Amino acid sequence: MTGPPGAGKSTLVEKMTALFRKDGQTVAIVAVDPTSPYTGGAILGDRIRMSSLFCDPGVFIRSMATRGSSGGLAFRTREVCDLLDAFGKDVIIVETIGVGQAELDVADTAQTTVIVLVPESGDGIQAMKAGLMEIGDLFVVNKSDRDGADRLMVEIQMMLDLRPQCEGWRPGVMRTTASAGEGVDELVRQIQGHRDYLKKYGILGRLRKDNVRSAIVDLVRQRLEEKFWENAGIRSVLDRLAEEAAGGKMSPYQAFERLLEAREQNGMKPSTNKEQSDHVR
Ligand SMILES: Nc1nc2c(ncn2[C@@H]2O[C@H](COP(=O)(O)OP(=O)(O)OP(=O)(O)O)[C@@H](O)[C@H]2O)c(=O)[nH]1
Ligand SMILES: [Mg+2]
Repeated sequence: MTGPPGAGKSTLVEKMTALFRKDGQTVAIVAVDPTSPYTGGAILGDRIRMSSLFCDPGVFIRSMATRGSSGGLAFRTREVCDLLDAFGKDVIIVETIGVGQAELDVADTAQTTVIVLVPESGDGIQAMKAGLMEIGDLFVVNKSDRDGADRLMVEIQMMLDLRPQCEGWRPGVMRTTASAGEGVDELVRQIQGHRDYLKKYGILGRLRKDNVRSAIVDLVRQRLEEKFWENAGIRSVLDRLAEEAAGGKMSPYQAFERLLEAREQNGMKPSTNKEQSDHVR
């Protein structure tokens, strides 16, 4: 579930969860808050909003924050979801604010991405700018008790017309009033429908593989970069080259080539007996 701040994501999640529970399914909710620091307040906010779920042992709520850095957020979210999956949760809902690359990456870890927008404040255009239109499997116009819901529905449909079509799937666009619980059953039905589609076309397995693949690529990037900067001397070479490039003696590309050479030649090979970095689990 992704969308701008205050769009009603948590309210929708709460109402959806109630429906899943009625159906006998266990639910885990992962609230990802990539921008604000890890404060009791932020967590408390979401917990209070989800207070009706609080006493149900069939519902697990966990908040995650990045503590200032966005790197690796998708990776950690994926790990948390894997764990929850291993614990046998039937439904895992990730809530994230849909602004910025880190959030798009988080959305990428999900099997079904629901974009929540609201009529006011030209959300449709904002969504397009943020790249949300490309990643949405389903679109919700929440707060449709307010003016402009119809117009936003039309805008979204028009944007979807411009989007490359997936075989067998056109994202549904639906309206909800989460605070009153209206339209939530239809949303749950459509999520189930998307899951059926993923199964029918054999996409679930591919998504899983893509996820694992990008986890491995993340690890490679992380490890290689750590190794590259391991020797303290390389930083002073960087400083020197940066100064020369800034003074117009070479381009950044040339400086980069010189940095690579310096690392390879001047005994700057990383030590080989170093234990696994603690960043890499
Ligand atoms: N009028 C109206 N208000 C709603 C609706 N859904 C949610 N709200 C209200 O909108 C406010 C924000 O709702 P949240 O569910 O916290 O929104 P959110 O997207 O989770 O917000 P963040 O997690 O802070 O980004 C709350 O005061 C809700 O009661 C709706 O359909 N209509
Ligand atoms: Mg929220």
